[in-house]
Amino acid sequence: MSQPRSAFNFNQIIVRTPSRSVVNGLRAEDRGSPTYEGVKAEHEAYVQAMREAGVKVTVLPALEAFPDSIFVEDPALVFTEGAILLRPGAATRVKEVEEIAPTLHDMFETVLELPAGYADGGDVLTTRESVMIGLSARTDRAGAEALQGCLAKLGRKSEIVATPAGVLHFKTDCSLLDDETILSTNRLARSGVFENFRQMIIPEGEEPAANALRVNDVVMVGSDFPRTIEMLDKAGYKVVPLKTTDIGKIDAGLSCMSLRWFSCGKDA
Ligand code: CIR
Repeated sequence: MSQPRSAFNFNQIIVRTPSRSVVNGLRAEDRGSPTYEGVKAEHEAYVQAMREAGVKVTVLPALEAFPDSIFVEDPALVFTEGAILLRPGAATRVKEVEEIAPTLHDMFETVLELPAGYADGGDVLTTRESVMIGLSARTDRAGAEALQGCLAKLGRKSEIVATPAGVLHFKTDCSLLDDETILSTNRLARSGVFENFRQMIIPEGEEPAANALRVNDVVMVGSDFPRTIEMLDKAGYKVVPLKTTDIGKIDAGLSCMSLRWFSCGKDA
């Protein structure tokens, strides 16, 4: 079933305040730890940009026991039709699901649970026509197939694709710019997964800029990536640069810090 609304129209998001323990967040490679103050400032600017983009922001409290819990995108998925509680592929993140579940039960009539395997929300790219699920070190085939079952219950078409080797999440390397256009790293685009889209390729050396975020009229992009900003600006997108230097040290980007959906409920 195709969805009439654009996949980047949102009126609600959930975020979680960073904990002081965020300095111990998971990372594949040590490029120095982020500072708590740095992450906090980046998070605050993000929340402000979201409000300016026209969404209502629900802010959850910090969880000291979970250093990566600021990245609410990973333990769940949300859609107009309902929410899905996932099973994160990193052992230290599994219990973040229990922490976010009560909020999702409050805000959604339908809340499904991934019945098997592992899947992180960072591996899921929602487009208007389908939901792409990237296999990665965090999302295994059992999880991806179980997720397809949940998505079907919500009336969503889905497909399983591959994440390039050594890349944390599928969406580390791509984002939706509009219903027809994907921003992608060259290494992911080469795999052919986006052949049904127009593609804009990240300039060499700015790969982390691929985790941009279209929200209503604007595209949020990491401010450390001037060539990507210039490319998108020239293409006519309304770019909002946001600092991601500290969260980047723990392998995160702009999509990771929120759960986004279009609510048709009376609270929207
Ligand atoms: C992790 O390794 O789980 C965190 N340090 C970063 C999570 C980034 N989340 C995302 O891309 N959705």
